[in-house]
Amino acid sequence: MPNANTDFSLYLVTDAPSRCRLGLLATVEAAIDGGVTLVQYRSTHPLKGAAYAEALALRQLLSSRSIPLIINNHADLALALDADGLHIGQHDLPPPVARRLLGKNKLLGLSINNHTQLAKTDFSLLDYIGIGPIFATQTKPDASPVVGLEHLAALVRQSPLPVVAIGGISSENATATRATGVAGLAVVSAICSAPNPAAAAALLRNR
Ligand code: TZP
Repeated sequence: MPNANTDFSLYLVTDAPSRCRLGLLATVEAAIDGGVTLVQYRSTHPLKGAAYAEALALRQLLSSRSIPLIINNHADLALALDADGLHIGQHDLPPPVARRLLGKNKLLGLSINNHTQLAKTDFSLLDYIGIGPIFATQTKPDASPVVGLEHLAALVRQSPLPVVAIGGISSENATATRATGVAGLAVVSAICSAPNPAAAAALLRNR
């Protein structure tokens, strides 16, 4: 599994370009300047061709900056772009199927919300776990129930894989979230909606 070398510490998940004040590519570039270590492309396009074109531009930018690209949900996009990995949710392709499609040299992450989901996870198929939403968030209206820091810390203790926390993470709660033992913080709005994404990323990185 390729996770040994992966730096999960500040994981940017992209928002719709219209919700990024600077547009998608300029936001991601500034976020990398500020210290983002990994980027997940989360498509908001109903049309696959448009999502492919957007993700391809992102792929080129990230390759030039040596930052790994993870694709949310769409294994076909991940393969088409030779992305560094795929992130799946509980209702996406089952992990064994996603792993079979990706092969063993790509990163595979799975979203988890609670102990029941963690208990039935086959960690041997995965490289990391995403746990969330930790706090209330407006970015994902259909998000699962809020996990909270205490529950997050318990889940981190039980996970044999690196955990990335997501959902409502900001510079105000970043220190407390990192103190649970997570390998990284994943954010959408704290960077994408910030007037200065580089400064926002630097603040999150240093907390
Ligand atoms: N998965 C769980 S919460 C969430 C995702 C993709 C959205 C996180 O967005 P924000 O703006 O960082 O709260």
